[in-house]
Amino acid sequence: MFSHALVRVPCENFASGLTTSSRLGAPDHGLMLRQHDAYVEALRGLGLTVITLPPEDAFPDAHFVEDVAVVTPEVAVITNPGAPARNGEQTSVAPVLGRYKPLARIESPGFMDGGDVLLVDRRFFVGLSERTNAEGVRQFAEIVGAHGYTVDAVPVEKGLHFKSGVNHVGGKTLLVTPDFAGLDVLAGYDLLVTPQGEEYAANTLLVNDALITPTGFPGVRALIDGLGLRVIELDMSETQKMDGGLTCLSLRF
Ligand code: CIR
Repeated sequence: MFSHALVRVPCENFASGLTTSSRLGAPDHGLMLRQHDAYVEALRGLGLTVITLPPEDAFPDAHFVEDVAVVTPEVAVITNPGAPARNGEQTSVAPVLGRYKPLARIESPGFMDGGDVLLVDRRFFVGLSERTNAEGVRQFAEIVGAHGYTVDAVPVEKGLHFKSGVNHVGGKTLLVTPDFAGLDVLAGYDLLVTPQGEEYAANTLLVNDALITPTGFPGVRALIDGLGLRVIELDMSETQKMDGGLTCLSLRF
């Protein structure tokens, strides 16, 4: 069960962050703040204590806090973000997490974004992507292996991060895009496959006994409604324009 979430308020120039989704139009800061507030309220409504960090103007993607750390009950692993423009975001997050957990770090030449890291029970899946390399995974496996976790590295051929395409929605069930549905490493799980055009909603967030899913994806909503969990929908339009999703906006622990 999670008791805490760490978030960061999006800065005024968040629209100058990295994105490949310019076809969706330019994001609006006021609307982004309102959607971010709704996200924080949803987490509070689920009983979490939310730690809110101030905006960081030098790093327009810094509200995607998930990428700078992987937090387990035993240790918080501070990543070495793979995009040069984002490397440095971890500096202000590490001391905050250090109040709650012992810290470990991924160091160059290892790179890793938390968006590539999915934990299911005691098993980590880590995407090998444009942001996360084999050395990053090796260092991560050494750190979490000492606490009894296993690690499977999985190539990410399409999309930004592993969790852009695969997320845990409780029990042995994963919500996946068609691109990931055939992976051998996911055999043994029940896969819910996102319908055509609803791939974005694969980034659905499991928080204790609830699922937070983006508004506007009825096919995914129908799939997850069958799981017996409470489902909360949030409008994620402005986050999506910057290639982010529900998991990216917080660290849960
Ligand atoms: C980036 O490209 O790094 C940001 N604009 C989006 C990061 C989204 N993070 C995530 O999926 N964990």
